[in-house]
Amino acid sequence: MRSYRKALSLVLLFFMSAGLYARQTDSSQMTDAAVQQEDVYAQWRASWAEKAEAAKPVLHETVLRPLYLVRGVQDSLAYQGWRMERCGEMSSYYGVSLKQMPSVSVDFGRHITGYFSFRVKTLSRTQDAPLRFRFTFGEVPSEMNVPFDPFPGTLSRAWMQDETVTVEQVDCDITIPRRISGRYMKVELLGGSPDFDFAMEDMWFTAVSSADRSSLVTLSEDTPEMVRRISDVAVETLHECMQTVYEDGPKRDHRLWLGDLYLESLANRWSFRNFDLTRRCLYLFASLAQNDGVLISNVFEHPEPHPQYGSYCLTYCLLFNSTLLEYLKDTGDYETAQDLWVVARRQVEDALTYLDEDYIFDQTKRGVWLFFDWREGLDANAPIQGATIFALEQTCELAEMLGREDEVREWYGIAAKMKKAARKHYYDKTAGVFVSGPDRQVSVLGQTWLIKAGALSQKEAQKAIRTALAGDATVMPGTPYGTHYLIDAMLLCGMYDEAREYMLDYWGGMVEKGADTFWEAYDPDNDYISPYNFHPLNSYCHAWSCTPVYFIHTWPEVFQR
Ligand code: RAM
Repeated sequence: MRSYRKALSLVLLFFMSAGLYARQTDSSQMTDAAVQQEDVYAQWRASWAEKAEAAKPVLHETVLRPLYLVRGVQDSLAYQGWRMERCGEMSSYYGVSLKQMPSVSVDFGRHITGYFSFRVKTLSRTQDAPLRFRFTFGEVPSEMNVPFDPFPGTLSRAWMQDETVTVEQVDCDITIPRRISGRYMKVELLGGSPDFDFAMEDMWFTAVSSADRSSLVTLSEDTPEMVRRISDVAVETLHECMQTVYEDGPKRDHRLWLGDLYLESLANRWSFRNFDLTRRCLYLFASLAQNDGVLISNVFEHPEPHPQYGSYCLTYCLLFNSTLLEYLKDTGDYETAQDLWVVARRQVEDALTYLDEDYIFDQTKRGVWLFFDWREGLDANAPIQGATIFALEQTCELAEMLGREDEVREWYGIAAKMKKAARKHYYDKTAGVFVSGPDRQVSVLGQTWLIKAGALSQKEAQKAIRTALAGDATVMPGTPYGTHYLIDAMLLCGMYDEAREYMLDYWGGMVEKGADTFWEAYDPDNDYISPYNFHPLNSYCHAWSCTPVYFIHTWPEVFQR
C-alpha cells in the first residue's frame, strides 16, 4: 500500500474526497494561469460556438391544468414522512370567493417543467387594491409540507420554489416569470381587500421540453411490469431535463454539467434519439473551455453561453471524451468528432500530468475536484485511477476511429502501466477488493471504476463487487449517478442477475416510494439523504438518474424478459 506523506495533503485529500470540496471549487490557481495564457483553441472557438447555437432545439409547449385539490398528510410510512391526499375537485375552488378558501394545494398529476399562469376574476364590486399571493411548487410532498425557514440548506435559499406575486390587475392572465418544476402547488392568499370580492378563475402550466415523444423507442412485450415502470419514469426524467441543453435538473441546477451530459446522452440513444442536442452540448463545452484547453465542468446558456469559471472537475472533463465517442458511434458524424478531437486529446493530456513515477494518479499534485458521488467520506484515489485508465482507453478507441492512432501511441502503454500500478497499490489480494486511501477504504465506486478500467479479470471483478457489497463498512454510492456505474460494472463482468435485482431494488424502490421522475440523491435506507443539508433542496427530477432506460435496452436479455 502506498504511503501518504504530508499531513496537509491528507487534509486536502479528505475534504476533496468527502465531496466537501465545494462545486465552486477553488482551482483559481489553475484558472488564473489558464486565463492569462494564450487561447489554444483560438482558431476554432467562434465556429464551435456557432455550431452549438445552430443546433439549438425548439421547445415543444403543452398546456396542463391541475387535476384536483390535495392536502398534505403526515405519514411515517410515506417517503420523507409526507403524502398528498386527494380532498376535492377543482370545481369546488374555481369561482369561489378566495376569502373563504385562502389556501389550497393542487396536484397536476405528473411532473411538469414550465411556466405557471393564473387568472383571478372579480366576483363583486370593483378592485380597489392589489392582491398578494404566495405560490409554492414542489416535485415531492416534502417540499409542500416542510417549512423552508430558517433555511438549513447549503445552496441558495432562492432555489426553493416559493414565489410571492402581487396582482395589480385582476381579470387578466398573469404568468410567473421564473421557470418552475414540479407536480404539486400550494396557493395562499397573503393580502386581499375588504372592499371587493374575487376568485381564482383558472390556473395552468405551459410545459416545455425539446424531447419528442413520437420518436420514443419501445420495449418488448415480455418486459416485466416493474421494469416497464422504471423505464417509464426514467424516460419521463429525461424528457423533463431535455430543454435547450441537457439540464441536470429542471428545478436545480438548470444547467449543463459534463457528467450528467454523458449519462443523458446514453439514455437518449434508447429513448428520444435527439443526437443534435448531444452535438450542441459537446460544442458548447468546447467553445467555453479554458484558454489552456481544459474543459469547465458546467455551463449556463443565459444571457449568453458562459461556463462556471473556476469549476474544474477532472472526472467530468474525461467524460467529454466518452460522450464524443458514443456520439460518433450513434451518428457516424465524423466531421464533428474530428472537429472536437483536439479537445478530447487535451483532457487526457491534462489528466496525465497527475501521474507520479509509479503511474499512480496523485491528486495532491495540485487542486483538483474529483467527483464520483455525493456520498460523504468517499475516497477518490482508487476511483480516479480507474477513471483515468478508462478515459485513456476510450480516447484511444476514438483515435482509432478517427485514424489518429499516431497521436496516442504511447497511451496504450501508460494505460497498461496504470492497471499494473492499480493492482499493486490498491488491490488487496487476500480480501479480493480494491482499497483506497490512507484508511484502506473499501467503496463500491473503488471497485466499479477499476473494473471499467479492465484492471481485474471477470472472476476477480465479480468477487470484488460481491465482497464490497457484503461489507458492513463499505462506502456505498449515495446517488443514482454513482449507482449507475455499479450496474454498469456488474453487467461488464457478467453479473446479470445481480444487476437486474439491484436495479429493480434501487430504482424500483424509488418507484414504490412514489417517484414520478428519478431523484438526485437516493439511499434506500435513508429517505432524508441530501448533499445540501436539507432534503427539500434536492432535485427530484435529476438527469443522472435516468439511465435504467439505457441498461434496459442495451441488455434486453437481462431486463426485458
Ligand atoms: C449535482 C448537480 C449536478 C452534478 C454536480 C456535480 O448536485 O446537480 O447534477 O453534476 O452536482
